[in-house]
Amino acid sequence: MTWERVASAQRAEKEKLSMKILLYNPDNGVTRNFMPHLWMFLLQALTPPGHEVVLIDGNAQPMDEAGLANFVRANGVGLVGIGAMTRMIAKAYRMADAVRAVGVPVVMGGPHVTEMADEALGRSGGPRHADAVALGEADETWPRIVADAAAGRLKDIYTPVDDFGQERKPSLQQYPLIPWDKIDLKQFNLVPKMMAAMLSKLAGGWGTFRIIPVESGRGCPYGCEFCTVTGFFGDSIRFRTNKSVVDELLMLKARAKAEGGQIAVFFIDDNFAINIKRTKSLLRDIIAANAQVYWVAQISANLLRDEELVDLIAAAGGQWVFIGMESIDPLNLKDVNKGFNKPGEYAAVLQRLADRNVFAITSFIFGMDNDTVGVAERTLKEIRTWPPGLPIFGLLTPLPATPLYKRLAAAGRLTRPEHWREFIPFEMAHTPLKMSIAEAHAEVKDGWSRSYSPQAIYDAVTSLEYKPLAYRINILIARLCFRGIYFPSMGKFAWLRVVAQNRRVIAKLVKEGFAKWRGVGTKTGAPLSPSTSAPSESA
Ligand code: B12
Ligand code: SF4
Repeated sequence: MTWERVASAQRAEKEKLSMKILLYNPDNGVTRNFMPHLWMFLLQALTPPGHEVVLIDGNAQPMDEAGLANFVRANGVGLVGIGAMTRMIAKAYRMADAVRAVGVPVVMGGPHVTEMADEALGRSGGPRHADAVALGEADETWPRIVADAAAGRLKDIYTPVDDFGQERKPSLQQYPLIPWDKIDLKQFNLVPKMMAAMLSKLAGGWGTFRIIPVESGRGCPYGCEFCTVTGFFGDSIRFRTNKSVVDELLMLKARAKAEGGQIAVFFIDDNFAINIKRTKSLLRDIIAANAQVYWVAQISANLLRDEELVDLIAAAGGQWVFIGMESIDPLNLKDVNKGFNKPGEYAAVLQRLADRNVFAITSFIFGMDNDTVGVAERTLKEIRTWPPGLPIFGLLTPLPATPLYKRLAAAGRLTRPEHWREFIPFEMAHTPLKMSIAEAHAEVKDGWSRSYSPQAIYDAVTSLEYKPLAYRINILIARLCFRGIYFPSMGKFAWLRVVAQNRRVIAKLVKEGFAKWRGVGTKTGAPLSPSTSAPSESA
């Protein structure tokens, strides 16, 4: 065969096998997610060459069943990959059904179908929603799935196993390069369109503001009873190299600068400091490379005892730390296997962060077995003694395959054993022991109402008069956004109402900012982050 004939045969083979692949994540129907989902970008980066991959995040680009089916047909999509948490699975199944109805195969992955593969494949009595299911971490199985789909031989189940059939957790040492510098991120700009032009002229440029998910490691060995992470990612902890994380941050930082905008990173690791020595070394490398961007990470309270760690967090650009406090009652914590949380040290941990201008997002769960009526007030009373942060309140939720689910099922306490079939936000699926379901709902409502009322927001912000203005603006904006988790504020008018309700505190900060800008203010305002490279006045 001549060289041209070989090339043409290869081209024909490639054309036959190349596909347009759509990766889709359904919206949660309640809030507009502030950040895209990492799995989509990761699988896109891991797709073998020769295929085109398009991404649709339903949170940023809402679509119904007909809309998705039309998109798939009109764009000649040959394979659709859908990922979803339990909370979005009912919508995910409806969308999958619509895609399959137009004859295009669907592969599903993520934490829910990993535990409930039979449900997705129609093997548990219900209808089939997926042609194939990817169990667990799909980094290594995805290329195989794509090849099989292109060749028309999709299997039902893809399991990450080694040559001996043993479950295999991908190493993160050879992490793929996610081309953040080229990816179209238009749908994830959090700056409202009408304000983008004006804000792009502000110091440092605020025409775009995006929160980007970055992982530096996977796994958490703690095994809290309600959590799927230890079961899903295993208790084997794996990390990327410091260099690959630092390079990713540098790429994101350069993109934001080139666009006259801002980027913040959400380190989605379940417990960013699970290996303190390694976290410190990563943070030192970030500082040395001048790769600081604003970032948020999840870290359990026990790991924040280390002063040097907290110093490094602040110096490396850390702005917010999400802490799963869950309860102020040690008995509750023991019940859910989270006895390593010590409520007695919460105040000191939060003060340690606040001293370095790092905020805490403190997450609480109501409806635990030792909770009684009044738990919200008792928790709020405690919270009021801490430096103001961002408290959030949820209900104990039995997610499939967790030890909690199994315990409640065995005790006959599940009231909605398949609660994900009809997702209802802030609604329990089992009966708590010492109060009724309705009482637990009322406690959560109480927690949110009293923490996010205009007066509570005013009090939180003004109690920080001694802090730099940027710090207070940051707290205000974050509070207004977090409020939307419980009190949906989707759309322009809802936002205008929120702004109107909180006009007193907004006016106060604007006045102070204006005075400062004219050079007559009294507050000097230390930089928000000790890093000289991260912009000092954030919103
Ligand atoms: C970041 C995050 C969020 C973000 C939102 C998601 C986002 N924009 O990224 C925020 C902070 C908003 C959030 C909120 C919530 N979250 Co969350 N979150 C996470 C977290 C920490 C990281 C997700 C991530 O990116 N992981 C890294 C990627 C690479 O892993 P992955 O998504 O699992 O993807 C891999 C595989 O699953 C698979 N895969 C995934 N999808 C697909 C699709 C296809 C087609 C294929 C082939 C493969 C595949 O391949 C990927 C690579 O291996 C996870 C825990 C964790 N470590 O995963 C919890 C987690 C997903 N969250 C969870 C929960 C419960 C929630 C909340 C419901 C909590 C609450 N009570 O309010 C809310 C609901 C949010 C909503 N939108 O409705 C649970 C979900 C469990 C479940 N069964 O659904 C998790 C697992 C944590 C836990 N404690 O158990 N969350
Ligand atoms: S510490 Fe957090 S990630 Fe780890 S098992 Fe507990 S809840 Fe899950």
